[in-house]
Amino acid sequence: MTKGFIRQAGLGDILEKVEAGSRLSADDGVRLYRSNDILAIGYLADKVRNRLNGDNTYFIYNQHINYSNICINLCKFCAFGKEKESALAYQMTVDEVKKKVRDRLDEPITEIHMVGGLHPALPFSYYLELLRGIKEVRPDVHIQAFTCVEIAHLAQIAGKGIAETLKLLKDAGLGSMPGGGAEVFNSRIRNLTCEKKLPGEKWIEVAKTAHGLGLRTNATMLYGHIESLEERVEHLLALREAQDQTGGFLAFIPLAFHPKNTEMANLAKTTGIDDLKNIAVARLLLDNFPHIKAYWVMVGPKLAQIALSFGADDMDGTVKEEVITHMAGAETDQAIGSDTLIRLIKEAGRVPVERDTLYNVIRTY
Ligand code: V47
Repeated sequence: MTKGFIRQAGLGDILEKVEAGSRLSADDGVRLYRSNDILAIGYLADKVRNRLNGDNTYFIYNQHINYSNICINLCKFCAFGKEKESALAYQMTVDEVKKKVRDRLDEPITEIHMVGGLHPALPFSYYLELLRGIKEVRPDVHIQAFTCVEIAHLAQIAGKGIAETLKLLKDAGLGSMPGGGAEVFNSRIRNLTCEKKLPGEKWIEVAKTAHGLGLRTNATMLYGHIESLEERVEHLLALREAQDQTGGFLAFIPLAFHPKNTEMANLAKTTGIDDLKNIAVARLLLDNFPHIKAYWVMVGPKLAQIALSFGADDMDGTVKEEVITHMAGAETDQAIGSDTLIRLIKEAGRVPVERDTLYNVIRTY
């Protein structure tokens, strides 16, 4: 019965591969993206999700801190980054960041997620002091900070290699790295949307260097702008190949493009179907990634909840003060309560699991 339904959708051969635990090809990925049978795609992705994570659905108590929006890259899709001279530009002192951490000491936060623009002038010592300062205020917190793009920038500022820069940051308190800055690796897309940004191959090189030093990282893809389906698949397969080599990626997070206040504001927002497809195709192609996140900030809590039946096993977390997507017109709240996350997960028929950054279980609800 079910097999008939998948065959009718023209995806019978992919079902056979999924059932055999075989790897999907680039062509399979493009066919999945082209298919309009969202339930068939979801059924396939859910099989992989259940095999890897059962009913577990993870979330974390985290706090986002964006230490500065001053950026020398000024990517066309970004509403967050500003020139130093802009009236909207800001940079926090180490004491201001410490205060943000101190202000939430009464909450059971286990992770600080910290990213910023590529600042032209802050010295390398500022970043080391940021990490040390956060640890001083909240010694047990895990700091997930600086994308691969920021790390390459910091290495340049420090006048050191990537590995040495990462070692110094790790010694100062860096626990892992978030997955931002990956965008779409393909050079056509990078040239058209973020020509100054670290090239895709270099992003992967930084991630692999971090993995070699025992730092786990995430990966993302910014979809829903001018990229082709083939370019999305190429991006996912580049990540799969890197993961085969290091095993250092924890989670993949598809990021839905938000056009407002960007140089690409003429483009439409993504649709629910495309958001679900990106979760599901990622789950199916990235067979070696343990986790796929439905980031509620970008797709909304309701669609993130539905995504739990389309391959996602993680809803990210409480977040607090999200800025990057909200500058680009996100209509979601800037924070969500753990009680809401737990309710969303339970009503999806899954088991809410509070985790730490490295997916150690803190509590099952
Ligand atoms: O690097 C920028 C993207 C990223 C827009 O690792 C935009 O767990 C949508 O990477 N519309 C930052 N996206 C966010 C990010 C992230 C978020 C949550 C969890 C994790 C994780 C990582 O947001 C940027 C860029 O790729 N971005 N502008 C925009 N207009």
